Amino acid sequence: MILHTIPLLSLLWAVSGAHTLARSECHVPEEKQALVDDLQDVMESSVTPLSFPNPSILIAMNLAGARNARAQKFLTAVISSTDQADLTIGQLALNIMALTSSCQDPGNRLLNLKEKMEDWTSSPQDPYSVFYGPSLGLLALCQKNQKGTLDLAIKFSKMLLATVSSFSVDTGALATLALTCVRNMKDLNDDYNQLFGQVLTSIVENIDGRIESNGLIGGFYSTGLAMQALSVQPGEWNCKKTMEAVLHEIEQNRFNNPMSIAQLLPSLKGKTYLDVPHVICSTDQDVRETLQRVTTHKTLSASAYPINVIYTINNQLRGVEMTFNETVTVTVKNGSVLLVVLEEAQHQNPAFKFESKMTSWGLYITSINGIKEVENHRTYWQFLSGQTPLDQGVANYIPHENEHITANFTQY
Ligand code: B12
Repeated sequence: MILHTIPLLSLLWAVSGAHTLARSECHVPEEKQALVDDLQDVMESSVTPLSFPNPSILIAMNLAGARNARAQKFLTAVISSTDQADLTIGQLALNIMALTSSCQDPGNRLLNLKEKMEDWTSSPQDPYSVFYGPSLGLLALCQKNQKGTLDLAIKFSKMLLATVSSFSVDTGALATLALTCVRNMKDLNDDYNQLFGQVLTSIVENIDGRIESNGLIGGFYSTGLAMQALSVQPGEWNCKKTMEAVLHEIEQNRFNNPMSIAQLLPSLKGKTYLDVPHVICSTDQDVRETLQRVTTHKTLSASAYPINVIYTINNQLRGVEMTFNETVTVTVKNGSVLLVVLEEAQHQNPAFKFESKMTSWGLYITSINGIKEVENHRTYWQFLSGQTPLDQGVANYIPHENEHITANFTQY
């Protein structure tokens, strides 16, 4: 039976024209496997009773095959008992996918998600990223064959086609996974198939347009999700080149945030979020702890010599009488993360006081000098080096000598 299935599967892939040719030669070479194991160990060891219960980590762990069975069990238990009341569509969807990947029943979370998706709406001017959470929502409902998924997918597709805002690779990647799942649903009629096909073609073209000359797709931290999307859609894409670029960046210690690992690891293991319902969970007796290697992972420790960082806070948006533009120069140890600069500035001058909240990506700055972001107004504190937006948050970004960092209150 197995002997017959393999040629048939390859035939199906060939007929569908999926990125398999590229994919077949797209894997982590044996000599780089330890790098990926180390990365997975960093991600799994971030699971502690005090850390943010992150469903994306559980999904990645289960898709990759957990190396630390205790962390897997612990996180599954924590997510099973998370109160759903205040969760957003995206968070609820990730929790459902995480529980599914641990072979747990998500229970009434599915109905809750479906109701939230029915109430959700967007306007053409909204930023593309508003589709990030609903893409996860659609994917989670589709994977559980939830009744009503098709209607929600039609609404989602029409709103996505109507949007005029500029494309985001992360969001496009998740929308691709969600609509690929929907398109694979049984008994889909031709009109719908055509609608979803049209949306998918346009998104994949946009993602293809973001493939950089070095092989990365939309920057370091979008590449993992983009790889998942391109690997489930037909078209030309040099996956091997992207994989090599990603492995190079891992060697540069670019992926030290556990969430960045969680979004990349499935692609390194040849998996996508579409594989979530197919994870085979081992029974208790099978659960074995993989010996965690003593990692040689370079953690940049702050070295003793001091550097100066110029830090500006700027608000020209909210309340004319409250606009401000203030600059300080602070001295921190070389190798310190940006958060240390913010703390030092706050210590020197109360105008630089700030507030933060914990999220799946780490510490997120919500307020500076009393000006708070407001989600309904789509305002937030954006961080820039010179004129360039940072690609990491304050707890990960490491400023260099004389760098000019600006926190600018703006809209997305
Ligand atoms: C939407 C979004 C935003 C929105 C969030 C507000 C909102 N209500 O939607 C806005 C535009 C405000 C935003 C801001 C930033 N973002 Co952003 N954002 C995203 C995006 C596209 C989706 C997040 C999401 O909805 N997740 C789904 C929900 C279910 O999960 P969640 O954990 O509840 O999501 C929350 C957090 O992700 C948080 N958040 C969003 N961005 C960031 C960034 C950091 C560093 C932190 C700690 C938290 C955080 O806001 C989400 C909603 O509450 C991701 C893409 C991705 N691949 O994850 C990038 C992403 C997380 N952002 C990123 C970055 C770099 C930033 C900024 C630092 C950019 C900047 N130069 O200022 C700022 C944060 C600055 C700060 N104040 O601390 C990077 C992080 C990479 C990294 N290695 O750290 C990502 C991965 C994009 C990318 N591919 O590069 N972001």
